[in-house]
Amino acid sequence: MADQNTTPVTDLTSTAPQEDISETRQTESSQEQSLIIDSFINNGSFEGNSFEGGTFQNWRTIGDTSIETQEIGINPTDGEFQALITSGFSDAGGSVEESDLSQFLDLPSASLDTLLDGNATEGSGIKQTFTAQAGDILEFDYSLLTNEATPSGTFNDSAFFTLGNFALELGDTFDPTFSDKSVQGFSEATDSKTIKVAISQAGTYDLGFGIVDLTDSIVDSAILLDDVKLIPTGVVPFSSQNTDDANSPDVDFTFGANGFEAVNDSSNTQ
Ligand SMILES: [Ca+2]
Ligand SMILES: [Ca+2]
Ligand SMILES: [Ca+2]
Repeated sequence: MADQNTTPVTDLTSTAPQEDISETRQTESSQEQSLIIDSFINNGSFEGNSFEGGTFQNWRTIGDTSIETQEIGINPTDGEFQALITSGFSDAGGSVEESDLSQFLDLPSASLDTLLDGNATEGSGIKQTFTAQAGDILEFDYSLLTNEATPSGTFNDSAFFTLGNFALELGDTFDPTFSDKSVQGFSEATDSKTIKVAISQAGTYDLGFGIVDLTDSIVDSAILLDDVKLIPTGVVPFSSQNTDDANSPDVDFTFGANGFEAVNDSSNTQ
């Protein structure tokens, strides 16, 4: 555990292959690479959740991460800034091996391979610790970006998020909304999506987001993230066995002691 607060991230990618990424992302990420914040807990609310400070304040980062504006080609869903997390390489350091990313996100070894049904090779991530009350709803917006073919069964780069020691896939190259959206550095992007997670038990949690290459590490993908927030509801805790409509107002998942549970059959996850 101790190493997670002190891990330098810039020297882990010396063996990463050369990759074709935009000059813009190289420049942007260099500003953010050193922003590894040792310790913070937001009591009941996120700080800097929408990245409007133009930095990763209150987040810890590993790999290739940067703060972007609408100039990347997709508008932030809230305010002027959004976070980009990529599986790419940059001058200031780049994606880290899957084992390092998993350690950063407190995931068991090789769990990403199982979750994503392939060989996750390298990637990047961010995380933040927060305190939730039972019934609070975690909500965030995201888009996926990729240079892979869509879909690609072999090179099926995947994005995910984590709560505690649990991870849930957000999407991969099979997302049907991928299209050419003229995004800097990436050939295709998905529509913007919103995920809502009802937190069943009060507690302090680590929230993480990540992107990984699958199979190889050459052709990159990313997740664009914004407006991460915790919405207090003051309602009775959700039961993981009872996720009927009355107890689950418009949420995609509940999160409890056993991890994530989809609230309805129309969930877009696997
Ligand atoms: Ca924002
Ligand atoms: Ca890839
Ligand atoms: Ca890569």
